Amino acid sequence: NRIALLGAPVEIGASQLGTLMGPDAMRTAGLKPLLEELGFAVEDHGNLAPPKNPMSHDAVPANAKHYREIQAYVQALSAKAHVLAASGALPIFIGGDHSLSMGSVNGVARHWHAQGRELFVLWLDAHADYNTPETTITGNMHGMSAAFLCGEPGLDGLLGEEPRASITTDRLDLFGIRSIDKLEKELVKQRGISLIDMRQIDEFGVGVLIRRVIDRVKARNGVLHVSLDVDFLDPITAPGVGTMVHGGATYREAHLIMEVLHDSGLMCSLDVVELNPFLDERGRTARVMVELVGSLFGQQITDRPTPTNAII
Ligand code: DIR
Ligand code: MN
Ligand code: MN
Ligand code: MN
Repeated sequence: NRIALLGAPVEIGASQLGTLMGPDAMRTAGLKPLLEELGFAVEDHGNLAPPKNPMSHDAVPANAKHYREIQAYVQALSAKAHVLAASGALPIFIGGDHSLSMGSVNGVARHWHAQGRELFVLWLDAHADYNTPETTITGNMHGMSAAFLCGEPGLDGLLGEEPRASITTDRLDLFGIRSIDKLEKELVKQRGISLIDMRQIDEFGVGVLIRRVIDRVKARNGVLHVSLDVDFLDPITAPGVGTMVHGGATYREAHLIMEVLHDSGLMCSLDVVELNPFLDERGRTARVMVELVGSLFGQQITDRPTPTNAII
């Protein structure tokens, strides 16, 4: 019952600066004491600094802004993520923009692969983050992380000497999507990736849809990494984010997902990304994110468990 917190203050993967302050805002909002109250031993590993003498010899791809800096950071984070996962603690990576997941998920996937367990990834986000340098419109690398993790071409030298542990496209669930670029959409479709958009959520509800994700992981004896982008939530609930998209998950929809995920017992690691305290309203979004993490780690309204024979 150990949790390892690691701040990953990277901001150059996004167009708006400010996610650098995300990890500290989550700390100020009380992340550690809340997890301790829920019964966990929490080690805070501080914020991972960018490597001092990064060295890479691969060619810099076109249309990938700040490639060198992000490359160095992703390599360092992947190595650290691997160590944390192997330590037996459950790592929480606090961002930072979503480019950090290229490192956190890679490192964690590498660990579980060595254990003979497959890592599944639940991507809670307004965006698919499934661009490649070829499809991107903005060149922002936080829009490429899911694609990179699935082994899409275009960022092949990113990890350098750090071993790559790609996840197969059938182990990724994009969830909450409502903003996707044209070529990105085509690529996701071509790959047959599971994509739950907001319309499906409106029509069927998050309770049913999240159980489908969980059942698939369970059926294959997998473990689940949750990558939670702040913009998964509606901007009314979570305004502290650089890429607001209307029509996102409500406060309670998000909590229900967290509660059901907790009860599944499948989560092995977590990213909380894109929190931008510079754009926040007096720490409100940071607090919302901490509350969501609370539900993910067992905070409940009453002690009513998830029904085992839920109607699906
Ligand atoms: C857009 C926006 N699809 C891009 N992406 C993200 O820049 O590739 N915004 N991730 O948060
Ligand atoms: Mn994202
Ligand atoms: Mn290992
Ligand atoms: Mn997003």
